[in-house]
Amino acid sequence: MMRLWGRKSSINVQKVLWCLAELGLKEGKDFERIDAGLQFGINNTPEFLKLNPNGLVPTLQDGEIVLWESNTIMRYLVSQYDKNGRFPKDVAAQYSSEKMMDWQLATFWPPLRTAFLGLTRTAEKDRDYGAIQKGYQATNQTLGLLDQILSTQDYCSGNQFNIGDIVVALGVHRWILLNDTFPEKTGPRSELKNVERWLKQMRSETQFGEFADKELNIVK
Ligand SMILES: N[C@@H](CCC(=O)N[C@@H](CS)C(=O)NCC(=O)O)C(=O)O
Repeated sequence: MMRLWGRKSSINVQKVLWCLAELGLKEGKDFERIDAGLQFGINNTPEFLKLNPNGLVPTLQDGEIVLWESNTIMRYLVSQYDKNGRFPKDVAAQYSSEKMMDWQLATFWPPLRTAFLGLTRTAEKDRDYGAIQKGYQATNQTLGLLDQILSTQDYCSGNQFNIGDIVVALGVHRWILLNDTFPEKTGPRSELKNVERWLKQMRSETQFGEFADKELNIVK
């Protein structure tokens, strides 16, 4: 059985769990999940470091194959387990989704990560509130671009839902939760009507509602 190491509160583990859910793969039946990271530890043991020398989650083992990097794990899962065509495979759709995955890692997430780690994983006395607000406000700007993309297509990956939507939506969900939880620290959150429409659409057409409501606990 496939094994996935990672705590459910990690955004990168959530990407993989949402992807598995879309593929109809169930914890306990199709894969085993081992809580690891933060309070669960395990990720710095010599055994784990042999699998993933970064000491990070998620990490996936499927037979002989061991993978880390959440986006790569998702690409692998789709290539191996999408038997029912849940995700579009034509070249244009696939690379439109790939583009959003790279954008999430390289452009969208880094400034928001500063705000997120600062507010949820850093002791209050050590928080740099200037950097937190700067990161949050920079994300407002970046997400203006996402809103523009979503003004001409149903999903950020194209006109069909794809794994690019999963990675971007989880980041956007944190952007909303951070402002809901710490409004005076993040500063204002932009109103982005196309982004709101897209999130609503995913709640009705994908497993996002399941994950957004139950699993995305930012402070756990
Ligand atoms: N680029 C990596 C980042 C992995 C990462 O930073 N994982 C964090 C959780 S989101 C982690 O393992 N932190 C240490 C811990 O949880 O103890 C990916 O996308 O998988």
